[in-house]
Amino acid sequence: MGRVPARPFDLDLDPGRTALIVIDMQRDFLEPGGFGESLGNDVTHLQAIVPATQRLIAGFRSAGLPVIHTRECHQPDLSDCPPAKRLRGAPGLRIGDDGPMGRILIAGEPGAEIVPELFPIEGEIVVDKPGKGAFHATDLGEHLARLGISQLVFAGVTTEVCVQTTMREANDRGFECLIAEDATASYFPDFKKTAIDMMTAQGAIVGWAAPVDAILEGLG
Ligand code: C5J
Repeated sequence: MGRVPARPFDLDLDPGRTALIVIDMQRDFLEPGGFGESLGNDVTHLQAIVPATQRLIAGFRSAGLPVIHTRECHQPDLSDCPPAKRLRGAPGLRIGDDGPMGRILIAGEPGAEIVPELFPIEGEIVVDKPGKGAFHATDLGEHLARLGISQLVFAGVTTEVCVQTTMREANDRGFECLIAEDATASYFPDFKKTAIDMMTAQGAIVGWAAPVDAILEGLG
């Protein structure tokens, strides 16, 4: 058991029950020329967390702990994309439309792939998710049960959308959730800060927050 100095109070992590979930570090969200940038977003906020996320992943890998990656994407026939989600986008920039890196948020297209710096290695679980939360309509829960995981460390993008949604899903399912605050980002820095403040408020109502180095020391 390792103690992590975290907000709002220290968290004891049991390496035998802990996994890392890296949310949606996909080319279309992070890379210049991708879907995220085509919507007018400043992708430098997301690119800035790549080194810290690499360190976090490397620490989990060298400790032999599970690293799970997610990708927000849909089947090519859009059968898993509710019309209400698809129609939310502007015409021409909707899920399934031809985007700068292939069809937008479609499994198998270049833009839906994880950025090369953080690419999964052989044996790591990759969960394709049609929703913002990684538990909805996926087998993530079954993977975690099989691995005996009850504590989750979160990294990835965007803090206030897919990361926060998944943390809330996990919290309601009984997992203790810790977000690596320098390995998560939003296109809107204020939203990142507010999302983490909301989740750690009221005695860690959704979970805890700590920097990557503190998490790795705690696990060490
Ligand atoms: C994620 C999004 N990954 N913002 N997606 O947060 O649509």
